[in-house]
Order: sequence, then C-alpha cells, then structure tokens
Amino acid sequence: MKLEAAELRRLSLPLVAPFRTSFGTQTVRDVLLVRVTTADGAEGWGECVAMSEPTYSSEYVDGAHHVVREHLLPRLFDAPALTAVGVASALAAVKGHRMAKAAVEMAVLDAELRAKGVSLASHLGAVRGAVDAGVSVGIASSINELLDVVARHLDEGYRRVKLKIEPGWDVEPVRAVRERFGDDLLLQVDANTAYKLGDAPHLAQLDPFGLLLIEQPLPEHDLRGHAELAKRIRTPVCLDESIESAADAAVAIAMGACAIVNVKAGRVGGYLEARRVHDVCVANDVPVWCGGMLETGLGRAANVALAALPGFTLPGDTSASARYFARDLTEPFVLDDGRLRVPTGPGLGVVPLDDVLAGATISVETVRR
Ligand code: NPG
Repeated sequence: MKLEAAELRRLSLPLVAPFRTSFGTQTVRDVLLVRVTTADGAEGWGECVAMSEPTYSSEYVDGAHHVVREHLLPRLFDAPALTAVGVASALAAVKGHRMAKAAVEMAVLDAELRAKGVSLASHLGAVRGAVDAGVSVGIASSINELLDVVARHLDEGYRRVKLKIEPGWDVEPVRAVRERFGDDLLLQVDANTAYKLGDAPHLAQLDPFGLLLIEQPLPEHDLRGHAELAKRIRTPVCLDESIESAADAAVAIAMGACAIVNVKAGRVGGYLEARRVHDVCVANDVPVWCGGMLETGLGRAANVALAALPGFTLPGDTSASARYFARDLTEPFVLDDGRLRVPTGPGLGVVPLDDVLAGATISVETVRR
C-alpha cells in the first residue's frame, strides 16, 4: 500500500456518568481519530486511546495528535510499500508514543484488511464469536452508591465487576460488594499505581475476599516491588501500566511480578504487539484479559476482536456502548447474555455513523503525502 492522506479528527463525546479513578475523574472523552486513505482507494480508521491529561501514562491526546502529524505520518508517507506489519518498524526511530503509534497502525491495519476482505478477529487468530463482558466501576462517593451501581450492572448481565480502588477506598467497598452480591461474583480491583510496597499488610486485608486479581497496585516501573508484594499477599497480582511490550511481559513474568496480564493495544503500541503480549503470556501459562480505555465503538470493535483470542480466559473491560455513551460513534455494542459479539465484517467491521461523527467533531485536519 501507498499512503495518500490521513485525516486527524478530534471528537468530544460526553460520558453517561463521571468515571473516577485513583488518578482523576473523566466526564468527557476527548478522542483523536485517524482515517487513512491509500493510493488505491482503501480507507481505514484508527482510534487513539490517550486521555486529555498525562495522568494514566505520559501520553495525552494533544501530544499524540502532534506526534502523529509531525513525526509518524511523514515516516509512513515515505514508506514505498507500506503494510500494517511494517508500521512498527517504519516508526521505530520515534521513541515511545505507543498510543499514537497504535492509532496509526490500527488505521493502516483496518485499511489493509478491508481491502483483503478479512476481519480483524480472524486476522488476529480469534477462536470465539462472542466475548464475556466485564465492567469497570469507578470510585463512588459512598458505599451505598457503589452498591447501587454494581447492582445495576449485574442486572444488565455483566459477568465480572472491577472496582477502582485507592488508599481510603479499598477494603470496605470490597467487603460491602462481597457481602451484598455473594462469593460467586467474579470480582477484581484496580489501583492504577496508587499504593507503595509498605502497604502490603493493608492490601493483605483483601485476601479473604477471593478476588480474581489486584491490578497495578504499585508504580509502573516497580517490577521488583510487585514481585515482592506478590509474595506477601494471596490475591494474584496483575499488571497493566507496567507492561508496554511483549518483552516487558516476558521480564515481569520471569521476575514473578505478575500472575495475570491486562492487555491494552494502545499501551503496547498496537494490536499486533498486543497479540505478541498474548502469545508470551500463553507460552508462560499466564492468563490475560482485555483492558479498556473508554473507547468509542471503533476501538471497542478492535478490543472485542482481540479478546476473542484463546489466551483471553478472563472477562475484559469490554463493556457495552451504553456503559459509556448515550450514542456511540458506531452501531452500539449491546450485551447479549453478558457477552459482546465479535464483529465479522472486513477490518474492524464497524464504521462511524455519519450523524454522530459530525455532531461530536471539534476539528478536522487533513495531512497529505
Ligand atoms: O471500560 O473502557 C473501560 C474503562 C476500563 O477501568 C478502565 N480503564 O486503568 O484500566 C484503567 C482504566 C482507564 C480509564 C485508564 C481511562 C485510562 C483512562
């Protein structure tokens, strides 16, 4: 393929409810979309998962927009015979910026697969037609409010609940949810780096609640700390922010820093590297699950395809469109007995709805070869 042009579009999509984590509260999704067109008329969509502020990781959407325009696209325009597999090597000279790279690779991959008539799911090696849906529940202002939100999601059919935790909001909310909804509920927690190794005795108080996992308790670069913590608590340790590549996953597993891995394509530089993370974990008997970054239906379609790979044995943060947006950018993903169907059409298998796209657009810019 020869890339002809890329459209960089910024959207603002209000969330149906504020989402509070240990690093901040999101009320609106500020999305960067990348639409590429090739010389032979193929088209593909990519979604950048970077948030407005660099508080989950160092990336943020204005920065990603700049990097895509100034540093990534020029390198792809220069590539004589571009393939999706070749995107990572064409961009290798640019350090970091994985979320920006992932968005661009996603668009090229979508264009390539659409042209071939192959779905992303089958290209990645999916083995399921539908995936179990979990839901991530933000920090609430009271235990009663939390219990109401969890009850509503369980009524909707979600198969697993993840509670966001931080110091001061951990043992008691977990206890309350366990007591109210029983031992059969698949329950896990996510700290987004909010604790220190010295908190191990406190985190060990979560042990009796039979959690599936505790996600990213310590800062992202502290693999040794996670390995030590894993010896001091019974809840399995899962890493998210720490894992930026398949190589990182291999090291973390070898060190005993995690027993489970959250796979997010944006965090690791794209869906192709995400599949490699999956492969490393499968080779080490480490279960994986698909994380979420409040994606629109475009990113969700790709996440659901990824989550259909064989090593994704735990339900992901792949929730229905209604969990996020009053109207999703694409045809909505809906729960069907607690599962989301994996798109089967070529490429992502979904496209933006014209009216939602137009209504949410804040700016559009076209970059040409
Ligand atoms: O359902 O998409 C979703 C959200 C899942 O909790 C979720 N994501 O730390 O994994 C996370 C968290 C997140 C949200 C991270 C927004 C970054 C931004």
